[in-house]
Amino acid sequence: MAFNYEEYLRMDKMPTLWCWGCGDGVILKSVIRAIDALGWNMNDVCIVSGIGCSGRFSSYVNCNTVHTTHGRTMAYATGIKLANPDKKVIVISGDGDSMAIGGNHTIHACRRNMDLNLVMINNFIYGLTNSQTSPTTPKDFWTVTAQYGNIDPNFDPCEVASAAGASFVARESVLNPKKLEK
Ligand SMILES: Cc1ncc(C[n+]2csc(CCOP(=O)(O)OP(=O)(O)O)c2C)c(N)n1
Repeated sequence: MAFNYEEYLRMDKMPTLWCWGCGDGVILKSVIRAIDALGWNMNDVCIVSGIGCSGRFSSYVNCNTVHTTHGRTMAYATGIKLANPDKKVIVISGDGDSMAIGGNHTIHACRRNMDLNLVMINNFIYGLTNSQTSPTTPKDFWTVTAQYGNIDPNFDPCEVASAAGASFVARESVLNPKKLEK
């Protein structure tokens, strides 16, 4: 039987604002299937997102949602989890949101390791604001703020998270939706 996404989505918000070909919709569906597979009740789930294309995520899922300020997702999520320890808190954040402006919050949330789930959508740039360099932008990559190619070294968010103390760290591509869900 086909999976019923409509049960989990705010259908009045469809279609999404994401561009054709963007992987954010694949991630949206994978997260929903993961919630379903885990048997989580949507009343117990809180999705927290920041600002960016990825920030739109919280508008589309039909559960408790908080669309926060840029870079502060992990700080909001920490407060939500402290007040509601039995709830499932999922943060959806861009590489700019969680590694640049919010890098400090991400590192310390990993260090505290208080049962938060962070899905960092890494598209190697600031997407919403039209392709500025982020901490994950590859060397020599063109961006609007690196017209001759990015001269800075980047870092690997998975290694940052592990080094900071996160207990489970994994990476998957939108080209592999079933693995992403897992
Ligand atoms: C405090 C603050 N600084 C800057 C911005 C402008 N801004 C909006 S989205 C964004 C970057 C988004 O990039 P990313 O977090 O990687 O998310 P994506 O759009 O790629 O999903 C920036 C810099 C803002 N909204 N608030």
